[in-house]
Amino acid sequence: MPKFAYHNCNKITDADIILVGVPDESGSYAERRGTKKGPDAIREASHERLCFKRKGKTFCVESENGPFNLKLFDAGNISKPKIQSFLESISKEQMTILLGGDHSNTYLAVKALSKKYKELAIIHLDAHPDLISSTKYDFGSVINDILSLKEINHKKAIQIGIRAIEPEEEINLKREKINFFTALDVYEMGVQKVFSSVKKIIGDTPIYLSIDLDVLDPAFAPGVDTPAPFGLTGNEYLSLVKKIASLNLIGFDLMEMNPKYDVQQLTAQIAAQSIIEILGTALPAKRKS
Ligand SMILES: [Mn+2]
Repeated sequence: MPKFAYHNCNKITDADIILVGVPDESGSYAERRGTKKGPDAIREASHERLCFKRKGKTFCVESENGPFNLKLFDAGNISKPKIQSFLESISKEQMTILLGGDHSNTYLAVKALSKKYKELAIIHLDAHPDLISSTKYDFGSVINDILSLKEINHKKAIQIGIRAIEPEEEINLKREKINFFTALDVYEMGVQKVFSSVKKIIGDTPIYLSIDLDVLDPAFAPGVDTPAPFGLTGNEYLSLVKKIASLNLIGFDLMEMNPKYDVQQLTAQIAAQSIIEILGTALPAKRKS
């Protein structure tokens, strides 16, 4: 499998951004199988849908904010047990991107990255709150697991796009007093208002952004394990992730990509282009300050 199309750096220590895939779905109990093929499906879509070949040269599309002139290193795929040691070895200045794989992998990533910060905020985009507490370390308990890390400030945990809540999760949402916006809130309030609240809550705290691609409506992103109707539109999603990227983002992930259920690479393409849009906003903004 080729590296992500925007890989342009041969030495990991020179990179502004390090991308890594975790082709593992052992933490999922969904009826659908196939997210282990997610990371490579996103890479494949980056070549086939974001780049064009002309006269022997390849041209890849720019982000909304302009040309991609950051150094990105695609470290390939690693196994789940290697997530922590790999991410701990990366410099604090380097932005981390994780491609999944089932959502439980996110816990190990946040665990590794949180060691580098006194306080870390989590923004979680998902149809599901992932706040199951009767199980541990799986794709339905991942946010509950993350909240058990001492560096994670519960007051600065925000969930957006939520619309499929189990009774147990409803209790945990209230107990933990988590800030959350449903997908209908985003539609009715508009992204700008939702983001104003997010900004007020989080300020300049370092943020890890975890994206379950099922936050999008299945009409835009059918290639996921647990689709839920009435989700975010493509533009709501783009606007939201770009605004979040303008805050103090230290890393992000794109999880639950399942190419087996994708249609014409719609989901994989959104995932691949999200990376460029988030980076195009996040890093140049950081460099200016
Ligand atoms: Mn989900």
